[in-house]
Amino acid sequence: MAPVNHVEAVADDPRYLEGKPASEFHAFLDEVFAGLAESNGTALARVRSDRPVQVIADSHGDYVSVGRALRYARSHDPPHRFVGLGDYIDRATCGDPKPTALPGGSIWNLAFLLAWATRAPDEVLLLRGNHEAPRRFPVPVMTFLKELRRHFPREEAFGLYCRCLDVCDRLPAAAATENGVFLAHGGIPPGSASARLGSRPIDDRVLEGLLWSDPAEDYEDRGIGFSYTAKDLERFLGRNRWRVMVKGHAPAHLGRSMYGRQLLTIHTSDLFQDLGHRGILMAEIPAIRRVRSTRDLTVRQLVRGDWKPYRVAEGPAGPRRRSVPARGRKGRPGVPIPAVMRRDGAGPPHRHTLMPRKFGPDGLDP
Ligand SMILES: [Mn+2]
Repeated sequence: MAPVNHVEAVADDPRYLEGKPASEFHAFLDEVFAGLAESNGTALARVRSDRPVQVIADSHGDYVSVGRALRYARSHDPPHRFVGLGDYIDRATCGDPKPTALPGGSIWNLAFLLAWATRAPDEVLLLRGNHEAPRRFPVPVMTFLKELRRHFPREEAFGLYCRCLDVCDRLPAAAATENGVFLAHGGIPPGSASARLGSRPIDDRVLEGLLWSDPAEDYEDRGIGFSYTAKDLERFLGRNRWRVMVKGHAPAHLGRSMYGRQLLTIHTSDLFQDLGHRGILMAEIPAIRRVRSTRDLTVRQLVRGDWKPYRVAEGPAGPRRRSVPARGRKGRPGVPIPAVMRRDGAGPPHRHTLMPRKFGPDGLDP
């Protein structure tokens, strides 16, 4: 009998490892390590613009939506390039606040994406989200280890967990396309003029900025990350000759373009689809010479299994307000978060209480 190629098996079936002994998972991770070793581990990855690039963001265990996104990218000839903006794991719980439709999905989602990044390393790129860096910065809501303990023998789960984090340590923290789009999970480095994104190992503050930051309009002090204004972003992009940033992380502005059409937030998960401007979204960066604004991107929404055109909303969510400069990580920017996100329940009814994003007994991070 020919030995199983685990990468191929998982790429074809995200749940391939379900019910298998932990040794099979280890064998899969061995293949992933061997495949990823060459191509990853830098702070900034470069993405060629010879073909369109499909971008997904926070998926948090929703391997079904991710599978549909990847299938869409690969249905073209040659396949479109594919970039994940992190947060592949965690939150895929059966419990409160809102269960994803796919409890336990963190394992299958991460494995599926790693299998593809290994199978097609020139075409599928995975960046880290804050959930893929819990060793560097604590993440308040982690379900990944719990899921591993549910699906694999308890004495094996922690070893698998550590090896998965070892793989995540090799993923780059940000990427840029040749035609001028900057891609990162949350934000830009603080004092970003001097940030060296090429450095490895990546500087802690730079990593914190990329993985945990939010635009000033979304910013709430979680004790980690920084807020950035339109001017900060413009300066950072300008210095690097980029024009647009696509991010995930905070869902407050999901499906919206802000900061003079320089910044777009997307999520690709059933978990967050009712927040922000709503939807399970994927953004396409076209294979043009220069992307000048978020208007050059095509955003699609997953509706009953199909990627339908999606109209991006312009400007920050919520009532019109004067912009208030952020006062740094200690202070609040003084900008109210949209009513739908508030804990007090004011505003439209919502099914779950993912906001506000604060540490605490009931606190949840984005
Ligand atoms: Mn996040």
